[in-house]
Amino acid sequence: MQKGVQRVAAIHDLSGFGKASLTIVIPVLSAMGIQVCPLPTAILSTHTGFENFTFLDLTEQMGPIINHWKNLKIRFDCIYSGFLGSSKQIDIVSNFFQEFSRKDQLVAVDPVMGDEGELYPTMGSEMVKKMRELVCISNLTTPNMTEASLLLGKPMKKNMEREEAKDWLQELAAMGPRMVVITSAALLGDGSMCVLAYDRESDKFWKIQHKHVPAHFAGTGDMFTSVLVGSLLQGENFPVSIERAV
Ligand code: PXL
Repeated sequence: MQKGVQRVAAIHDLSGFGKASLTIVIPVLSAMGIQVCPLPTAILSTHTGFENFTFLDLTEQMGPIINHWKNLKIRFDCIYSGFLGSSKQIDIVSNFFQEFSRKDQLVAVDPVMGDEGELYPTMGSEMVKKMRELVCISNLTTPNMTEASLLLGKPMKKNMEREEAKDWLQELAAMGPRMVVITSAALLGDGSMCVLAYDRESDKFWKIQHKHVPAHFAGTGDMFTSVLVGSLLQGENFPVSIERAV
């Protein structure tokens, strides 16, 4: 049951143009009645899909911001991380999770690293290794198919057998998060794309099919995870929250 206004620490970048990360997370969660406290990881002129984007790494600012929040004894009902600007930031975020940990808190890690089989230009193997560590201490993670393969160290698959997809979900859940959602998945024999989900506690799987739009829009993952997080914070159960987000 929802108790008062829920507060989220949103750890993402701020991209000026192109609609991604904080320019999605803040309006979506705010519209859902949730208080968003942004902890910006980087400032970019555009998301990384444009050429010659500028990139200001805010790693050095994160410690002082977190210390101020600690002094103010701010409590968060949810910590939600997305695009991170450096591997050092992942250690900072991991400490943040531990220091601001509370009972019944939603700790959502959207392991933003790449899409369509490719890493985003600011990501490298060190980021992938560290992102695995962060996923281990989350209770919800929402990789796309590319990110799921990177987290598991398995080759990217365009189409997958149903049983293999279930193994991937369970292997991700075995790393730590209770709830796992894989987006942009294509199963053999299914004509369209789907979102796959698993809840370790109830040992239940879900598959939600949707139309495949043959275009790439940055920020759709941010929109998806923000609606999912907002819906869970509104007290909706996991499968209904996923359906609202699809
Ligand atoms: O939507 C994920 C995302 C977040 N932040 C930045 C990005 C992307 C995807 O391209 O470039 C900067």
